[in-house]
Amino acid sequence: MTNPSFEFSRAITRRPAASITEGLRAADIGTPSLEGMLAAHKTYVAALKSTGAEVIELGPLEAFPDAVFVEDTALCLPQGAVLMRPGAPSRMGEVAEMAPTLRDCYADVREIKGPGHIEGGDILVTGREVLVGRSDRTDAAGVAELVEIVGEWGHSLREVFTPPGVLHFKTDCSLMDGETILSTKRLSASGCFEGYRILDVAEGEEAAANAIRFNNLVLCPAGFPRTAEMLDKAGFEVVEIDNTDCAKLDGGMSCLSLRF
Ligand code: CIR
Repeated sequence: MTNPSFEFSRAITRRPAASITEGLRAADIGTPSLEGMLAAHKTYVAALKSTGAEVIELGPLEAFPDAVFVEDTALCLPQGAVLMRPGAPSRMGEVAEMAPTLRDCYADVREIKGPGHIEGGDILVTGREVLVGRSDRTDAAGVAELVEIVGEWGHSLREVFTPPGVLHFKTDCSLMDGETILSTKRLSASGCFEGYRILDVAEGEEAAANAIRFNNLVLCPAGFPRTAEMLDKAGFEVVEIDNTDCAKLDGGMSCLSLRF
């Protein structure tokens, strides 16, 4: 029996383009280095592949500086894929660039038509439900459109809220297994994960909350030793990936792939 919320046979990634230096960021904490980003991306893709999954590696898109963050363009479920409608105007065109690949992979590809907006980074699929965090990028109309689509596929969707000042819902949480969620305290304190087993990241290590469970591995940003140790003690096989350059653009482990 597989659990489709963390056992995957495929992933889609996109190589960072030189224009990554122009990527969106909430605060300027330095310009990301393309070389650093490429090296970390290579390690990330290798970790996904090491689990036996096929990784579809797309080419860089100079016209879209944030296109490496493929997660925001779609939601992948066992029944089909849903093309998102990003709330960031500069990222809208990334969806059309992703669509042909998803149509090759899925018989059923739906789309959020608008006028609402929703980005994949705000969606956590737990296996019990689809959790969507409203944020500056995801609004009520976007969520309402998604409710209809995933409802047809038999999924219940629960709308929750991303903490203020946090880019995406999954900036602050990740699924570790069928019942366990890694979260920041500021998010779990909202009560949105009631009924799940919650692992709060260590104080001061909030950026470690964006991790991914991918088959036997948990990919975590490097540099958060107390959270890595907690996950290790909880029985997870942790792989640490350098996230220095992605972090300058508010990106992390989940943003860099679509997993299905
Ligand atoms: C953005 O602001 O859209 C990008 N610089 C970062 C996107 C990160 N994506 C994600 O958390 N799913």
